[in-house]
Amino acid sequence: KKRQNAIICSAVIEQGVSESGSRLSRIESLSQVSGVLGCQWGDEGKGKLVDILAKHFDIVARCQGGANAGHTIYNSEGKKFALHLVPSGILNEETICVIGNGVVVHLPGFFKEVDGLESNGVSCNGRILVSDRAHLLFDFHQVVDGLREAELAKSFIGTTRRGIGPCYSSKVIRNGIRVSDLRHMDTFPQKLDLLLSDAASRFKGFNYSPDMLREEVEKYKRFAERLEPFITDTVHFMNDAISQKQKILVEGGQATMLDIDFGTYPFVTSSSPSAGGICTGLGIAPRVIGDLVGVVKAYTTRVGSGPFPTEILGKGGDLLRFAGQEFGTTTGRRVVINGFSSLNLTKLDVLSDLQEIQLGVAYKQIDNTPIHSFPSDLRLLEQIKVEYEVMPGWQTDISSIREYSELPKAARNYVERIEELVGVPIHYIGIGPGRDALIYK
Ligand code: 2SA
Repeated sequence: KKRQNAIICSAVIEQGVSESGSRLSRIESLSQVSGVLGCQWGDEGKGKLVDILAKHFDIVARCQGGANAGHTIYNSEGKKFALHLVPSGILNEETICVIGNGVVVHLPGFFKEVDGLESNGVSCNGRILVSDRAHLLFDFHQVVDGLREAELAKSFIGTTRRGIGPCYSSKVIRNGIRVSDLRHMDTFPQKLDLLLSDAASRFKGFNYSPDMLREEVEKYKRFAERLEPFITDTVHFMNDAISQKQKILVEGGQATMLDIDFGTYPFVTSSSPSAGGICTGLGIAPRVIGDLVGVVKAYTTRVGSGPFPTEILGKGGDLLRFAGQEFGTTTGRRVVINGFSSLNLTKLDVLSDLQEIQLGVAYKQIDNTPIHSFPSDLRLLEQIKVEYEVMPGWQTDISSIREYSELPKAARNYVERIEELVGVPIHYIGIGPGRDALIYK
């Protein structure tokens, strides 16, 4: 069940760009290496923006996460594609898609996606490069994910059960198996045996047999052959592309509030979906990264467990809120951690029926002491009091509007108040799922 919550902000700002910002100038002015990252708890609609921007980039790269990302994009005929591992630039024929070293790759899922794309006329040959350093996520990682969740009982994380945490655990504990290991099938069985035996000794419910190993090895021999044309030293490829002045767009999976360091730990994912993940997950230097676009829903939702200060429980879920505090830190200050240069506010149309919208603009402790930054202490976060500003809704269908100036005044006030509170301009506003349902501000 989606947990619907609220963030918010509002006031009128000096943008300097507002209505004069055209579509092309917005896109073409993005720097050589740019990124699209989630600001909240995932599901913000990052894939749609990446798909739109991809036309203007030579390369679209994933740097972290795995098939726990689910990006739904639509082609020009309105056909829907659900992508999990393949970067959202794949529908643009000219774009090369890179799966970086920081990604965990489940090969059965990867090939299923590739087959699905190919059978729908999207050519993947030579267009998807998979890092030789990326770690392989096996079916058993997914089984272990489920066993861990069951063991946690009431304190479960609410993972996607895609095996993400267990695979990153194998990586960090240093017995993971990397894509390049597929080139050494002589040692592959021993490595896999070690991983499977580990899981069997740790979890009573994990049934491991020699047959299981044999079958898995046979399967991976076939995968190794099929993957060979995709395997690339992507660190070299990316840095070469940078020196050749090619344009690179990095596509984030999940979001900052799910970051292993900066999110609501332990209710987080096991990678770094914030800006730092770009460098470690692709092997590129921080100084080459230019613009970062933060994608933020016009309201906040959270799947999985963990504290969610502006959550609306019980009745009142019809009053959606937008918690500026949850993706900014302190009201009015520029967003920290990622240093976003602009934002994409998505799904604004979802708020169209509301009479009023509540914006969470500040956090306070129970005794009303103001909190100036996002607390690391989950107990504190659970007890937090949120201060809201109430803004009038617009109660008009906005889904066919394409010019910012044509949005109802109340909708513009809402957008501009968010900009003011977080200190970052909103350059893109989503008002529906289609590629064209985007207002450039
Ligand atoms: P996991 O499976 O170990 O990464 O789960 C740990 C926590 O992270 C949450 N999680 C997500 N929450 C929302 N969206 C996610 N993925 C997509 C995105 C969206 C989609 O990248 O935006 O798939 O529709 C995502 N991935 C992980 C999960 O609920 C746990 O709380």
